[in-house]
Amino acid sequence: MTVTPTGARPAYVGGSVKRREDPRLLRGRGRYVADIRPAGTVHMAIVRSPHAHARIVGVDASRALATPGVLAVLTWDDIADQAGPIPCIDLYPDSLPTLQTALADGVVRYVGQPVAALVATDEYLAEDALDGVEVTYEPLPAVVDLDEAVAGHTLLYPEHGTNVVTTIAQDVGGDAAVDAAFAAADHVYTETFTVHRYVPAPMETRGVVAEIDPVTERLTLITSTQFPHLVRGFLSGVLGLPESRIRVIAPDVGGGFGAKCEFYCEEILAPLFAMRLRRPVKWIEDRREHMVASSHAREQKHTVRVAVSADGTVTAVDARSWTSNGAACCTLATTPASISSAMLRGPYRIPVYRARAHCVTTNKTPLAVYRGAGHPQAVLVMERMMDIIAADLGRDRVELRLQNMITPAELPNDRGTAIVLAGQVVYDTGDYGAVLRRAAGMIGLTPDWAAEQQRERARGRYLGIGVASLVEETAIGPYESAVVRVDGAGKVTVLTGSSPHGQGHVTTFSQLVADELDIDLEDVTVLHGDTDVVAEGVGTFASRSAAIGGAAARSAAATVKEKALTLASHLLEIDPADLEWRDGAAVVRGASRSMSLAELAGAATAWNAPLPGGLDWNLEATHRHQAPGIAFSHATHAAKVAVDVTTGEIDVLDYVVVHDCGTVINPSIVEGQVHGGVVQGLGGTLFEEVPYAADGTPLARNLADYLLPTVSDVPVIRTDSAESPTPLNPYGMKGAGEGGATGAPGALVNALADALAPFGVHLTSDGPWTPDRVLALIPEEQA
Ligand code: MCN
Repeated sequence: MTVTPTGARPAYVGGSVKRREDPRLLRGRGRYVADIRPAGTVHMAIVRSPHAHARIVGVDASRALATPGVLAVLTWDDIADQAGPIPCIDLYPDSLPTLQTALADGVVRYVGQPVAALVATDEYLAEDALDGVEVTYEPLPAVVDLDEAVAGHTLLYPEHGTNVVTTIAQDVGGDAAVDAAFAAADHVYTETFTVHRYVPAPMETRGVVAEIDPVTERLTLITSTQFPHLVRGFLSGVLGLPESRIRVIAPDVGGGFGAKCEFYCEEILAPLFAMRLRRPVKWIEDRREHMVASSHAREQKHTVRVAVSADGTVTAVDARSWTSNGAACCTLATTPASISSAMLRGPYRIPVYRARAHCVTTNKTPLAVYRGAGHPQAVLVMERMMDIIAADLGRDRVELRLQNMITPAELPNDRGTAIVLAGQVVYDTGDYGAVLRRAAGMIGLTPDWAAEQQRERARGRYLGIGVASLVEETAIGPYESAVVRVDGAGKVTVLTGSSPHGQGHVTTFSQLVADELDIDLEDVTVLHGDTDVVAEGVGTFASRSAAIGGAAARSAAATVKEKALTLASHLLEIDPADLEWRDGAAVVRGASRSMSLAELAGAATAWNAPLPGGLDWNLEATHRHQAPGIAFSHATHAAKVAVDVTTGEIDVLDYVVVHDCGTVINPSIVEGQVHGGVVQGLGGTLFEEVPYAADGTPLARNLADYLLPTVSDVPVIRTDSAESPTPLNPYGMKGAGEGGATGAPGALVNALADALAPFGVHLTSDGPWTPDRVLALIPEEQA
């Protein structure tokens, strides 16, 4: 091949390349679990508990079994010897083992818990046949309130003598330092905050298809998951099958937001039926089921004491929190409490810190991670505190924050706390103050703001601005793997253990690999989500894929390039130092001789002599990117709202996010991630909530009760970015997937508090701030 000297192409990384996955998805050519129907498929339906807490006296399935079309029923007795409990991977050593089994083992502890399951020839028959499974319950008192659960008068697991499953401790400075800081403080502020319960509500609910290959006897589980490789491991453990006999496929996944990085009962039950019936078994969660059967999120209570010196320096925080973990520890049960306790201080120095985070079992759906995990709660608490302190001291809230913020010169900064599964919190890079200043300027928090606010108030218009600064854990380990392979035609295939479900990895991973090999984006194919295609992987959660999975893919491509150069130096009989890589080819410096990837791949296939340095002959490389630490992204959110004090309606007039996720691969994808997260944070602050009746009945069972924001509720979200590359991977990327959701509740609640300041409101809850609740804040005579 002859190389033209104009070879240099602009880098893909850093460019807003259009998402390669979208033409297919937008034209309805996605292939989700619901679209998959192998020949002979039969359908599973689940008998779910109508009680929040009850003893199961008996299960009589005879009527269901006699129903034409019903093929089998499973109860706990049928599976007790075959299926172990659902593992929880983030338990602390002292955590009580409150694990859930695929079907209730004699006691139900939340409305929606699977009690029995059946399979019929079609989905309608299966649903109808549920009535034929008669379950006799002996109701038990339920506990839904966090304080009551902690008091322990009603126990979910009497054998443990407490509802507190675990207490996570974070100690920075020790008890004596805490006592000294509070004794020396000029001001001490004590507040209690509540954060309500959400449902992640992805567009696609969950679903599974399980099938046994009649020839190989291998089990294939097609499931709407964020981590197929971990599901393979869990299933192997729970059913006692070797991993080599299990294939897990995550096809197109229509969102997960954390709810799909859980291992669920149905992922065990469908394989059990498939093994018995020797037919493919399918289950698609309906929206009503999703509201109780997929993980819930967020619900916490925090009590914080904050020590402040006369000049506004925050010297210590002493915090306690309680997370309503629901009826069992699910796959990721303690992570929200762990993150919120480790990250409560956000970007602020606060040299002395003590936290005790209690995970409490309650008669509700198990609670797990949801976009941001424990961060949004921590940000709400700390950022409300900053505003409360500023107001009390008569200080400018931005200036008070800046005074307490960690500066770039103080980084890296070991915070002295730790996050379960992720490790020590050591902030890496960033300029938190610069980002705050920029966001404050963009939203209009200028010296004129107070005057404008007064003017508008005089006209009966209550405007408020709120800011919330955050630092968030992203890019956690332990590792992600990638294979980069060049075929005979010189085209490149990337196999990644990351498992996208809306994030656009096909695009961004192609950008990374195409840049490394200096080839066209279209020459890169990215494959994921099939454990038979991608040998190992961890999955997509904790905003880890760009920084861990992307780094693995790019590093594997770099190795392929090295191998290609070595091969070229042999074939061309040229010193490696005289070769360079350009335009997808090994090029002899200063000459027109070169070998393209296709030529090298062809030669590699024919090559049968060993290469020096022990290199193997193929143009393929596997790389595991091992995370040496956590990369911390950061941002400031700023919201401007107008509150109608006669209707209680909140109108979000403007929303700004200035964020920093290190080196950006694709700015428009990152912006989309920020927008999506903000919409979820806004939804949770203004509308979304799963209330429970005192008897444990969930009161939001569909999307008429659980109000998701619509396009008319969402303002134009303006973003700007800073880039402080992390040294924790060779390419500088940090995570971007969650920050939008993390900052929004804090910014919006602060904006609401600012708007309603003339009424003396003191907000210590994340709402949701529905019109009736807003109105209740305003004394009637003043409205
Ligand atoms: N990206 C980038 N440059 C960076 C960082 C990220 O271009 N410096 C790109 C990535 O390549 C990827 C996207 O931004 O295309 C998000 O990357 P990352 O922050 O690494 O997050 P993950 O890909 O690991 O995704 C997980 C994260 C989480 S934890 C939740 S929850 C979440 C989210 O992503 N759920 C989502 N975004 C979602 N988006 C959609 N559409 N649906 C979900 O369920």
